[in-house]
Amino acid sequence: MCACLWAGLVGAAQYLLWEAAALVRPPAHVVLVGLDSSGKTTALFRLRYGHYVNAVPTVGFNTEKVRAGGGHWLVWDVGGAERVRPLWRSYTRATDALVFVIDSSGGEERLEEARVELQRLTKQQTAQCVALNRHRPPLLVLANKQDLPGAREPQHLAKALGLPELPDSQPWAVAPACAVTGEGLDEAMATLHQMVLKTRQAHKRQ
Ligand SMILES: Nc1nc2c(ncn2[C@@H]2O[C@H](COP(=O)(O)OP(=O)(O)O)[C@@H](O)[C@H]2O)c(=O)[nH]1
Ligand SMILES: [Mg+2]
Repeated sequence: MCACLWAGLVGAAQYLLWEAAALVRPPAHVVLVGLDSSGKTTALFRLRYGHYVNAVPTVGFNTEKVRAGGGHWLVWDVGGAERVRPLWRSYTRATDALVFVIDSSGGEERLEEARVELQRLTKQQTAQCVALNRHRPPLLVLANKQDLPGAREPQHLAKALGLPELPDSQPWAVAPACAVTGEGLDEAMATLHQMVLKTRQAHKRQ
């Protein structure tokens, strides 16, 4: 009973601190995109609730405030079915960071489909950033479903998605994860957090 009360008080204090911190500095906006079934919603709910939630296919979007990797985030999880992919651009227009989630165990065809979508997205970003006079948000490829047989390694995915050919002005990284168990998610968000801080600092200096 006493332990429960103590845990409740600690939880309430953490919540208040989080809300106060969010007032001082609003959470960074991050958009999760990627092909349907890559694990975006599973990753979002894992980050938000700390346990596995059996997600239904996303119609429209989900949004949650989460704390992960040392950062405060407002995460947008956007549907990835082919017919709704043109909507990604409205979500990515003024975001602080992008996460492209990929099913690392998918076949060659799905990998090629992901490459085409990712390249299209980064080209749109170039045009949007020029038009809005904004810096490019860092890109993290979340190499999800690492628990499945045949899951490709991050280095393999980076090459297959054409990341080394992106312009130098586009910061990117690939992080392995399993959204079902949560393994790798906090590390991935920590990498993204560092990239966001670096981008902000670089633009403050300009
Ligand atoms: N084995 C495994 N399955 C996953 C993982 N992440 C998501 N899934 C499953 O993949 C399916 C699609 O996940 P969902 O989050 O709805 O994908 P979304 O369409 O990208 O939002 C669901 O059955 C999830 O349980 C993972 O890391 N490993
Ligand atoms: Mg979804």
